[in-house]
Amino acid sequence: MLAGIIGHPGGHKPCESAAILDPRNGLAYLPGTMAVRPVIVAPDPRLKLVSTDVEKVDDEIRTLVADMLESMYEADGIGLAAVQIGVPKRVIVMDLDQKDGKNNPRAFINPKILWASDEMATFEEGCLSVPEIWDEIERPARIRAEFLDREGVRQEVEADGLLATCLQHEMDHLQGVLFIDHLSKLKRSIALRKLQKAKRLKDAG
Ligand code: K1U
Ligand code: ZN
Repeated sequence: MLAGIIGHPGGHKPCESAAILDPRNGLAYLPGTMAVRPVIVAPDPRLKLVSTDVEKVDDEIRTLVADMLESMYEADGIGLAAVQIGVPKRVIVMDLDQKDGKNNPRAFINPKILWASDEMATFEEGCLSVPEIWDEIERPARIRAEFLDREGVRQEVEADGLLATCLQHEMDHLQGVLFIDHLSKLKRSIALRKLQKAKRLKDAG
């Protein structure tokens, strides 16, 4: 377990000599400060919370981002919203390029969709908070969004494909919405029953 981001692959901040470079994401961490936090699994009322804006992008938020990335990699995910680890703040992390030992960790703070296409696209979605359930979800094929990066600088992104899908999926989490909420009533109740059964089995040990 590691924590406290002090540098990142963009190279804007130099890594200090005491830092360890995490080979999975190219981030430099101060040993002993970063944490893998458990991902909350549905049904759980904490996943229904509406996340609030980050007021200032400071070291506390950068540590949250570092913990979220570590938790996402540990769980083999490609995205994670802060509310999934019990922090209802508008923070998302993502890495869609996890292959061949290379990584591209991204953070989206206070993300907001500025534009969405009328054209729709269907992708098979999964969720670390809805384990073992995958289903096709239709969403706008392309979006443009604004967000703050880890330095608190406003950025814009134009997204299509998996990035557009993942951003919309994670931004749903910030509103307390799960991808299964987009399914038909029947499919959703089947998914919820599966989740409840899995939870009962887990609680029974
Ligand atoms: O829980 C989450 O919100 C993250 C979620 C993101 C996502 C995936 C697919 C479509 C939309 C959004 C995941 O990371 S689910 C896990 C996953 O994608 C995966 C796990 C193992 C192997 C390959 C993919
Ligand atoms: Zn999810």
